[in-house]
Amino acid sequence: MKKNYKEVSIDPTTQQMYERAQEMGIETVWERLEKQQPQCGYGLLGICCRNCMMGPCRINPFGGEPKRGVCGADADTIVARNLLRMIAAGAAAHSDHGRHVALTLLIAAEMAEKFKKEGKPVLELDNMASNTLPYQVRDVEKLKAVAKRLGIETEGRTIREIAKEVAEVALNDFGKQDEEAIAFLKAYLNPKTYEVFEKAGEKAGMPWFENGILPRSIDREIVESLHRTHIGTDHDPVSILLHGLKTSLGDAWGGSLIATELQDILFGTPQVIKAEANLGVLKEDYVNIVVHGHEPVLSEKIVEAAQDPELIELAQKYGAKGINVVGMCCTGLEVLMRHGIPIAGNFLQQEMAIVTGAVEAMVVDVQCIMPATVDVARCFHTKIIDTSPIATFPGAIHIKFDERRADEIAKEIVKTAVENFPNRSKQRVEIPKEKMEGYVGFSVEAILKHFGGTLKPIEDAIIEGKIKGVAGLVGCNNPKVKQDHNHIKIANELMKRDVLLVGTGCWATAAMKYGIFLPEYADTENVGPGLREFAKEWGIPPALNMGSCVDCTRILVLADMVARDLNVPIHALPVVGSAPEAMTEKAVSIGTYFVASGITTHLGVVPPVLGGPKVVKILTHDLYDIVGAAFIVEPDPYKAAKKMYDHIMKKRKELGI
Ligand code: XCC
Ligand code: SF4
Repeated sequence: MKKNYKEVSIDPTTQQMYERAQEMGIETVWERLEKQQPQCGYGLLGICCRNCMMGPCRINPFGGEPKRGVCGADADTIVARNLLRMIAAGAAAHSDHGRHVALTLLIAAEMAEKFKKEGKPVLELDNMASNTLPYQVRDVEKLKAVAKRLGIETEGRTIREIAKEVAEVALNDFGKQDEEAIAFLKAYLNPKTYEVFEKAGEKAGMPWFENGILPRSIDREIVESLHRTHIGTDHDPVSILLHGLKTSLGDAWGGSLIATELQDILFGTPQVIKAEANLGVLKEDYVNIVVHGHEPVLSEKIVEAAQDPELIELAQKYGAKGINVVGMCCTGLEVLMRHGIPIAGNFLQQEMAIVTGAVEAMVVDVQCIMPATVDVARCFHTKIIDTSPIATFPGAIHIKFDERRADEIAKEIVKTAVENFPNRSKQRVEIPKEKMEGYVGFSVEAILKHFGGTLKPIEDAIIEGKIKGVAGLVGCNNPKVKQDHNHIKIANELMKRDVLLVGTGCWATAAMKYGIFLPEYADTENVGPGLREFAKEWGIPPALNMGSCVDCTRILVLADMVARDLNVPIHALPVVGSAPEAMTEKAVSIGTYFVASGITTHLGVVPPVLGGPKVVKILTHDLYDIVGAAFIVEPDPYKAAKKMYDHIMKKRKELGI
């Protein structure tokens, strides 16, 4: 059934392309959601279980029979187990990404070593820089800073040696078998919050959680999640959820943190830069390549290859003016943050980008890529090129990536796109005009640099009350919510109340599209007088783009620094989180690790837990006593912002400010 374009999105480019898809008879995410209606009530409530072949089992949500599955599991057990599996899958996705980055750093260090021994050109012998190596250490300072945190010797050692050891410590955190907390967590987390993690088992009445919710190894906690949820294993919602917190912390202070930190080492730490967002960044007379997915190990190389003079010449030979690389979803944010590559859109715009008829290739790696892109692409000349050995799309072109031959493969991919330009039908091109500028690149390092090497100006503004607190806005689009509607409403409602915003992921792309990352936005009625004054004083926008979803760890590192400065655990800070349009299992893991780390977090889409009243009580209430933070679930953006603000004010009061 055709929807009114105003129902699907507040973004004019999505509205325009949605209408176009309708006219062309192209099915999109919104029609597919419609065809799924009514969605399964048991699934929505989380009370169906398929964990063994005695099932599937369903629990009667109205209190009648059946009250238990065949094995005897009740609604709370089933809901908790399902939630733990969601957390584990989300943590796995982030962490496997982190592992990939660590392996890339290791490969880079080992290749540099080998090249040196063979007498091949390594430009600076003490560095890893070379014109023949596919990956190098671009940020030596960050490498040394991370090494220092980890207690790795840097004096008198080559960059290669330090890089190798950092990669090894990171990789060890994935698979170590002792009971100690992972090295990255120990290196980054303040002692007061560490203690909260350590004591969480006792506080929850489960002292056999010996080291509380401190993750011992990133992979182990994920594997244990699957073990615990196997039929006949863990049945108490408290222990199941405690392990959920632990698994998510392995993501936060392990997998995702490793991804962010090591990507900065390999590709450079983001610095403040101006860039553009929305479908209007596609160019009519250029070869358009959309990089979509999550891992900059690929997209960095595509950006480089697109600057190759031979390939540009080839594009010109085919009648294009050049090659235009743009981003989508998180890998888009990675290259946006580091190079100012324009971002074409967030999750719900992936099909819309193809509907412009102007995309020669959509190059995808992992996560959040709809298989439907292949079907939409069939209506145009667009080629979907999958590149990850773990993500194959039926009907796509497979050019699988190998870090050792990264440059060669990236060129092959770009060439495939360029050669597709003559197949574009000019009459079928319609690119929406709208695009917006904004400042991006607010890594922790960039923020510190901007404020003169300290967070004191932000802390002082909070203490004075000029800024009431900080909100971390993150996460996806979800077609159950009008695209970007909750993202923008919650952002505005919080900024009106003088809450400084930091954000990542598809929220950040949404914010950028509506001009929120421009300093001028502080002059609008959507920003309160205190935040306006602060933003103007420091020449910043009222909201800071901190990057992709794995970069939520930048928000954690920032919160950790403030906690250290004020000598309190993170949960004492006037800080909240929100995923206004959450969709993925990764968003569930992020929400859980925010809460576990002490940041009370709002979800704008109800997760499948309402069928388990005990689980709901633990998540929204009991966790305050265990980790000092809990979930707020509220689909209405106005009410949500109010609740988040109330939490900030409560924290201010407790701090005596
Ligand atoms: Fe995916 Fe990361 Fe969600 Fe966007 S925000 S829909 S996870 S791209 Ni990460
Ligand atoms: Fe049913 Fe229990 Fe098997 Fe789940 S684990 S499918 S509730 S018998």
